[in-house]
Amino acid sequence: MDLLKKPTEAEFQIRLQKLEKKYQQLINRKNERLEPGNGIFYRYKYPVLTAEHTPLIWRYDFDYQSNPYLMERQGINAVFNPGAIKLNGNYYLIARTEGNDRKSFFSIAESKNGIDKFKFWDYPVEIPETERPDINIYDMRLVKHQDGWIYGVFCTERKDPTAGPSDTSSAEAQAGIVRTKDLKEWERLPDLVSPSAQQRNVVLHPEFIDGKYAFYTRPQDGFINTGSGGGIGWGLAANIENPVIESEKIIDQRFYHTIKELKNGQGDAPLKTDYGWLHLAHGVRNTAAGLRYVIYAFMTDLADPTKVIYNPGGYLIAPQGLERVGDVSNVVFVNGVIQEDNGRVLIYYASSDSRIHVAESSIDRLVDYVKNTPPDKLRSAASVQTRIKLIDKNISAGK
Ligand code: M1P
Repeated sequence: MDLLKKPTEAEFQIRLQKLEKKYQQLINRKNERLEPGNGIFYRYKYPVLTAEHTPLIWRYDFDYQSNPYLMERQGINAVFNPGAIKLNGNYYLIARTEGNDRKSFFSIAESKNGIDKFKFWDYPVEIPETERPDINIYDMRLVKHQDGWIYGVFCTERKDPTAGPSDTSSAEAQAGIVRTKDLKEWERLPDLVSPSAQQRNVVLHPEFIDGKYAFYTRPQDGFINTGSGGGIGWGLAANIENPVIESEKIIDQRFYHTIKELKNGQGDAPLKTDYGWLHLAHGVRNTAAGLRYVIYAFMTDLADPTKVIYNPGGYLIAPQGLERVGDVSNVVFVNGVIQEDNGRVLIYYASSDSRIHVAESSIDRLVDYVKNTPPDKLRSAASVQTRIKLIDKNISAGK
């Protein structure tokens, strides 16, 4: 095609067909499990969702009269950090979808097997606003609660009202709450009120605790830095329609020279197992190249979800290969996990704030992992001793 000439309608149609063919190939591509895995989980060859998976009708005006060059005028920059749920046999992701204008919104993609062929619904989700409109919304955790509703708890970000006129970047993050029965009609509830100046990574526990709604929180002083706050917190709210947490306590602290030295945050709601509540979370440390986000696991007591009973050392998932590169590089992040009746667990993790992957595991494997992986003993010499124990065992067994 001659770049310097306006395309004819026939040329427009040919290019449109090419775009559609490429799009269909992408969204119908079969995924492949990557063997042999590490015994804990399997990765898959392809991301399950990327910006290119978003429907062409969201991005292109298909009218030759108004868009003769068939320009992608409303591009999508990234699709990441999805909440996840299985309903009526189908797998749904509610993805953080970011337009080229940097605004995030939620959109739902559906698959029959949870591994591939995720297809976006025609329209993104319209989240009702509160009296104080959200500027940016992201990272929804979907939870089927004991009360019968499906809740979505997400981060609502607004300009910091105390920022001076020349400060165009200071923001305030809080937890927004919506609920639904069908992922189609969404009711907005008031934002969570807590003692902390900022909140991100807030997650609703699926069951009542002492008759109250229980939240995992992440109190922080600043928008990026947790300051004197940080750690995965816990607080109870008597009423979800006026959700107020009077006091927060930290149940999983950040710790010097660990994978969660700088900050951490609860992933999705914890999974209920016979041995305890199984948590996936993200941990952040600083490096000369910037922050590094990994995913880790821990377990809390079934009767008292604030009590950590297993705390395996190190990370469960760290960014690998292409996962390491994106808008915010060296990040893996989880806020959507599906636990199936047969014990299969699908962990939807995003890499580098750009795309979504699936890791496949099972409750048995993850429980074994949290119970039997040595904890971080917090010193190099102690780590060497832990490793020597393993080597001794293998050598004396003739390996
Ligand atoms: O950019 C990495 C992640 O940063 C934030 O997570 P946290 O609050 O723990 O720093 C979130 O904005 C998250 O969406 C993002 O993936």
